Amino acid sequence: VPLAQAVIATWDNRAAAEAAWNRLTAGEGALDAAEQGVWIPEADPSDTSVGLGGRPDRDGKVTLDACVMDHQHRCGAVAALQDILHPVSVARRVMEATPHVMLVGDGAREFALQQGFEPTDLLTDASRRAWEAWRETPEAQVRPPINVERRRPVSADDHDTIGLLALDRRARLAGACTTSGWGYKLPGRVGDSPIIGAGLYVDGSVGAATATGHGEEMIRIAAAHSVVEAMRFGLSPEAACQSAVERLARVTPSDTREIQAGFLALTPDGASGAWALQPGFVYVVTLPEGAPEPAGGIRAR
Ligand code: SD4
Repeated sequence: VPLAQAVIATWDNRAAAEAAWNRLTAGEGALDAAEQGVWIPEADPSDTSVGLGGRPDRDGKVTLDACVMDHQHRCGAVAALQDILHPVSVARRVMEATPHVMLVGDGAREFALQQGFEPTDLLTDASRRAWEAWRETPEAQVRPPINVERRRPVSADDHDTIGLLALDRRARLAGACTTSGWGYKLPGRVGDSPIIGAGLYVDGSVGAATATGHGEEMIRIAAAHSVVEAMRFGLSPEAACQSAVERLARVTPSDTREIQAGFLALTPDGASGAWALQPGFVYVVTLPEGAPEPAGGIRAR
């Protein structure tokens, strides 16, 4: 019996959640579903936080961070990877074809090319123009506006870094996280998204968690791992996310009004929840027909 298949994803990444859901209902495993779900924003030039069309670094280079993790503590990651359309798949390849967990920069790019990934220019005309305009502004090295400033109603074009968690019919959890990171970041900057335990963590018997927002804040508290540990000690997914957000707010040296952190969590029996520091955070949930309404999330089907 397909007990509790589920997909949850950060922001209104409806198309990604649907794609992952379709893989699950076709009988594929959670890791395939998570990987193929996040391919959608990676390939979408209008998504300025992920993959193709993602905002470049200060010098105009698009550098991508991504990771995957499955229910058996297998994991792979890439950071500061250039010229590859699907960094999530390179992360998976690191996991499956090397003895390592993480490759960065030129090494990651070389590995991807050796593995047959095609080099692709990820800087679109629109993102090049936006970067050129940014270079002319006086604030050309400040913190990017936090997501809370995006107060328009949730719509299909409301998207950002994607963390996606999937649960398949064999009750296996997996997750993927992929981003172009902080727009106009310092060259070499790596955020939380490719760091196992910060942007993503999966413990097949306890639960999975992923994060979005200012990655420096997530790294500080090993965010996704903190959420999973809170679930291990009995908190619900939502309460676990809330506890991690509260810890982050307590310990951060940053001004909490200027940062955003949003966490999502999913358990092996299909319970999900989320919490964020600032209002304006949304997430998308895809569940079987008849499943109870998720607290807070946007139901995609
Ligand atoms: C990062 N956490 O690189 C990512 C950015 C993000 O919504 O999640 N934006 O810090």
